[in-house]
Amino acid sequence: MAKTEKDRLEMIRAVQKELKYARFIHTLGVAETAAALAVRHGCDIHKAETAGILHDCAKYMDVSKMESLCRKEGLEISPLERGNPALLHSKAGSILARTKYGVEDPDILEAIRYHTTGKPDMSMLEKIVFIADYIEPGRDQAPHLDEIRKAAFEDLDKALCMILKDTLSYLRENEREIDFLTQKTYDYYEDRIRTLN
Ligand code: DGI
Ligand code: FE
Ligand code: FE
Repeated sequence: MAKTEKDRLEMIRAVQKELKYARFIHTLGVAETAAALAVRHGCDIHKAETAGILHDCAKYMDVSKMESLCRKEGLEISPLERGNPALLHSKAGSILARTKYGVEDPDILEAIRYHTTGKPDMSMLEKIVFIADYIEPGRDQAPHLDEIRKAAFEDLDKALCMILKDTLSYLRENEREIDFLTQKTYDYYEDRIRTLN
């Protein structure tokens, strides 16, 4: 986590160098939204902001480099993940956050690692980063954004379940293969998802 204001600014500047402009603005939106959600729900604001700043730090890394990075760290790559930057950038990002950006806090590293698929029984920080990624001010494509944004500041689990429901519908409608962990996350929260109308 950024320990001083200088560290924080340097981290933002370093990640900016790795991202296209629109992705950098998205990153700032996620960091700001995650920080606001942390204040609202009693989570650590600095951890939330740092995870937000770094969550997509590996987005533009070459996919073969993402794979070699994961392999080097002993992280398994599933058949669906192979060659798929949309799924691999979160795993690779969690490694880079530690090795390149000096983040040691496992809570932050896990929040980065699971920000795309989620995982069963997520921590509050993991939920916050996952939700912030979906609702930051620059997002405008997903359905129900107004309702999900409102829910995020009232009931974190409700917002999480709304996102999981819409994400699974989106992946199914577009005939995209569903990742093992995306499915496991959905299954874990399914009872709560069913109570949504
Ligand atoms: O990196 P971002 O664009 O900010 O957002 P993200 O890390 O949540 O990645 C979203 C992408 O990940 C989106 O294109 C859909 C894809 N994705 C998430 N879960 C799955 C998935 N793609 C497939 N095929 N299967 C999944 O289960
Ligand atoms: Fe991402
Ligand atoms: Fe993102």
